Amino acid sequence: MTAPPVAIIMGSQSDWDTMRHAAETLDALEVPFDARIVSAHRTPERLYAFAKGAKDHGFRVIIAGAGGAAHLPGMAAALTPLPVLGVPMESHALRGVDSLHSIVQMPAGIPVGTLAIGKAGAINAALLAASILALSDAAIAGRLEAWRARQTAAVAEQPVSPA
Ligand code: RP5
Repeated sequence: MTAPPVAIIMGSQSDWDTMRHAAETLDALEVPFDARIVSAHRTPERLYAFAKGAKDHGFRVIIAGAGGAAHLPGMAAALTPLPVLGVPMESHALRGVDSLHSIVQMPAGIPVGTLAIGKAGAINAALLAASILALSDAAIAGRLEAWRARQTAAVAEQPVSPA
């Protein structure tokens, strides 16, 4: 069976509270995805098998969220030719700066498209994944355009005070 176009992988169950925002955004855009826990450190063989097989299984974009010593996005990128979008988790100890630096500072030759720390990064990773797919899928392009138009329409011109 062919995989859906997007894989959302994360280093731990504890990352799901952030990564579910990527999933919800893809759901809103009607872009199918698989979400899996794949830890670079605790399940390295699962990471290897997933990333080596991802393209052949039919995935087209990988969104990878991890925190702390966040090696998952970079290792996945090292093992697959697919585009990898990295989402740094907002860690407790260093508020995600550790995650950000771990993901963003890739050596030349193995790129990871690194997003913002936390929820904003997860949402934007989903939007970027949809944008990549939209290059060759007019239906996704249309839904993305409509999503952006709804967002624009939802921004009030004037602020309101809380009741
Ligand atoms: C990383 O370690 C995970 O991506 C997670 O953000 C962090 C902490 O994991 P847990 O100890 O909460 O499972 O590998």
